[in-house]
Amino acid sequence: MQEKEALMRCNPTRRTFLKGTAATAALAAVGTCSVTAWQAERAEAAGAKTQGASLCNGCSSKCGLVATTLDGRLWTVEGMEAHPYSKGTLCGRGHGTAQWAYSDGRLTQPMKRAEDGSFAPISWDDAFAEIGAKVQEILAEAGPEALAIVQDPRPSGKYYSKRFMNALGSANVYTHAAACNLSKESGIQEATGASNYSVDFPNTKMVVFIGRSYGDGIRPSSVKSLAGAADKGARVVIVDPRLNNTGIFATDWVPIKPGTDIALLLGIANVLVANDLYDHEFVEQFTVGFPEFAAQVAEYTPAWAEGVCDVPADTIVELAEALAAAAPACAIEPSWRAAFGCAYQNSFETARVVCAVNALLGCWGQKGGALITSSPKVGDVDPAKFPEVPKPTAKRVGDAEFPLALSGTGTNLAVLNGCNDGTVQGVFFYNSNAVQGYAQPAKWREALAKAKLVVTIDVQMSETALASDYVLPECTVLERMELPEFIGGKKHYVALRTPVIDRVHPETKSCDEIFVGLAEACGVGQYFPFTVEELADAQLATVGTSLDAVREAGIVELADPGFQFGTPAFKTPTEKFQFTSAKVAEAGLNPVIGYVPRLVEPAAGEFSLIGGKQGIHSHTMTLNLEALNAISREYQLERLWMAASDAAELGIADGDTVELSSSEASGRVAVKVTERLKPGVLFLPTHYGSTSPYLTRAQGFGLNMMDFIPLHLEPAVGSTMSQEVAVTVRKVED
Ligand SMILES: Nc1nc2c(c(=O)[nH]1)N[C@H]1C(S)=C(S)[C@@H](COP(=O)(O)OP(=O)(O)OC[C@H]3O[C@@H](n4cnc5c(=O)[nH]c(N)nc54)[C@H](O)[C@@H]3O)O[C@H]1N2
Ligand SMILES: Nc1nc2c(c(=O)[nH]1)N[C@H]1C(S)=C(S)[C@@H](COP(=O)(O)OP(=O)(O)OC[C@H]3O[C@@H](n4cnc5c(=O)[nH]c(N)nc54)[C@H](O)[C@@H]3O)O[C@H]1N2
Ligand code: SF4
Ligand SMILES: [Mo]
Repeated sequence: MQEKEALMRCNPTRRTFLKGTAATAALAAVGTCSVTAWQAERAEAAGAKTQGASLCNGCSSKCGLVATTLDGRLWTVEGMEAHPYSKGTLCGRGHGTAQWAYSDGRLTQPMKRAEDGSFAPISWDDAFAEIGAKVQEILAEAGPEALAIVQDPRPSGKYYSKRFMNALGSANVYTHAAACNLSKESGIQEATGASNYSVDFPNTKMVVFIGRSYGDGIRPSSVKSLAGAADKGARVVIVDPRLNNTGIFATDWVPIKPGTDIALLLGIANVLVANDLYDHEFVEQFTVGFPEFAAQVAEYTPAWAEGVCDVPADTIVELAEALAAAAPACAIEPSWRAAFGCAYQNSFETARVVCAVNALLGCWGQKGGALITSSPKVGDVDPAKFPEVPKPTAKRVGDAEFPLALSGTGTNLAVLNGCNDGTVQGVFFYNSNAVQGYAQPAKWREALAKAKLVVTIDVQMSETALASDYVLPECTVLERMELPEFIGGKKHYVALRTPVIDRVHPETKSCDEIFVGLAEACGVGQYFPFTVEELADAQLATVGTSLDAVREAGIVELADPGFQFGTPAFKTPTEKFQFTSAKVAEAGLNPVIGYVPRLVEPAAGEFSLIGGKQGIHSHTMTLNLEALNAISREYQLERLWMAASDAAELGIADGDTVELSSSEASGRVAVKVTERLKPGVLFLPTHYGSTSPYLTRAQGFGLNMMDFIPLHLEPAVGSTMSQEVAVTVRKVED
């Protein structure tokens, strides 16, 4: 148990380490490759030193950074003080990805795939012309609905990709959300009318994390705010089959059976209702459907919940009572990906139940509770300069099957299915490694092989690039200007990516240049008669600032949105918090928030397989970066976690190699034997198992969890159900 206690805040011997700032710095510094005496020495000796502001591209957080260059070469990156997500700190990935511009794994020129699968360089002009001709062919034969783009929501990417597709007449624009947070955001939306919320950490007395780890899936500001709450004595409960690295801030670890969080939460709701511990005033004034919910939740007693999720009924009762005592200064945290972002058949419903518990606690909008905040509204720009694109006539492929999916993101697996049934024939990927991360790679490859045209815009030869006909190299983030990034919350901001170094490889282009080139080649160049600077300036004018002002400061605070504590306006069709939803009923599901089981129940001798982030890597993209790869290898971070009692039973020792198998795949990996995992569960970090021979450090290192997952879509919203699998392990000789 030593390992576990060493990590938990309740162990007094660790208390000094847990001072928020110290812990934050320790977490954030993992993988840092700057700030040494050697650097200081060189800096003294060096010539021209300049600073520029930009936004990290290490993950969706897009933290603000300040880059220092020496003689035109990148020297250090630091977190921007005024940016609400970095608050002066970059995480290890922020520092590690700063190597990207100079990385030996970069794409330096456009590439075209030959019949035999090999790639050869092609000029930009030829690549654009050939892609344009193929697009025209698809348009003539199958119409615009046969074209699609999948992009990771980045400032320029989300604008240019949508405009490009819409200009061609297609509405098929998708994000990575079906493999991230689509279920959770769609569920929160059904209950509250907003797609997400945050916990008011400065004032909270108790927070319950359902499989969200601030200590692993890092955003610097989140780590800082949690550290602050922990230092003020807040009770911090981690519900996770694994004692994750948020443990340093936690008071309680509740190990749970994977995919059954919904039962624990319904058990808590049952206690709150049955013992009359809920907020009557909130429920009466601000909700619809409570009587139906209360009648249904009566079945979900703590004893029933224990039977499903394997958390003792007493623990469930105690948690419910403690939450009620702390209410309204407490909340179930909204989570992000792992437990109910996209993982299980019940993920959408789990998100609704999370919201229902917060409603019973009356914590919506309250000090220390669950806050729904607003985002800046960007106004219309001059249509004479930025011509409006006609709205595509056909709906996005996949929307009809999944009416509950959040409208902004779409269900990217519709693209995979569309390639298989021929409805999608031309696919573009921008800043997306769909093949490796959004569903089983073999299924993506099979589907994309059927398409007439696949184009990937990337900085390296990703697995998705390898499955493409054309690969277009973007310059890396610190080499380019992008459209403004607007940030919501209690306060509103706008920040900007600006080039802080010159392009290292002349044959790379920025997002806007690539899309304008594509648009011209496809015959829709008339919709792009402006530069990215002109559009940025026009957008910024609509929120009362300018390109010069944001360039100068790196980030600008916008007009105060006037956030106030108090029950928020729920933007649902009923204008109330919804314990029942007509839209869910229309989709053929139970309208009343309730129970849905997980799909795959491991049999005797089988394990649940769960995944999660590591502080130094992002998804699939950072594994080939020299500094970050070196850390993984030094600490053998690719290992599969196994509970000590399971290992003992199977005769497996720490460091032994096992073969992991599911219905879909098998592969070999070393084992980390640990006390920090619930028996019956295996944990695989999600950054490994690259198969691209161009990524020489990453290829063949560790396993990719997605290889093991059957292709099946969450019935409610079309998420990838990334943990609906049962696996076996057996010891093998290395
Ligand atoms: N195996 C696996 N699958 C996952 C996850 C995981 O951790 N592991 N995480 C899940 C989650 S939470 C999410 S949000 C999604 C994320 O899915 P994605 O947003 O697709 O993220 P990555 O898998 O990191 O792939 C990003 C791709 O963008 C490329 N790239 C990096 N920088 C640039 C740039 O500046 N320009 C361009 N054009 N390309 C760039 C990278 O080389 C990489 O190929 O994946 C989900 N699926
Ligand atoms: N280091 C790093 N940080 C990141 C990212 C990254 O790639 N790397 N990506 C960013 C993005 S896009 C995202 S979506 C977030 C993701 O942030 P998180 O959702 O916090 O990420 P994960 O590490 O995938 O999952 C958190 C925890 O969920 C646990 N878990 C797995 N299955 C279950 C389950 O069934 N029930 C419960 N209760 N727990 C479970 C895992 O053990 C893990 O400890 O991170 C963001 N920050
Ligand atoms: S959390 Fe880390 S990787 Fe993500 S944007 Fe911020 S600094 Fe970059
Ligand atoms: Mo994500």
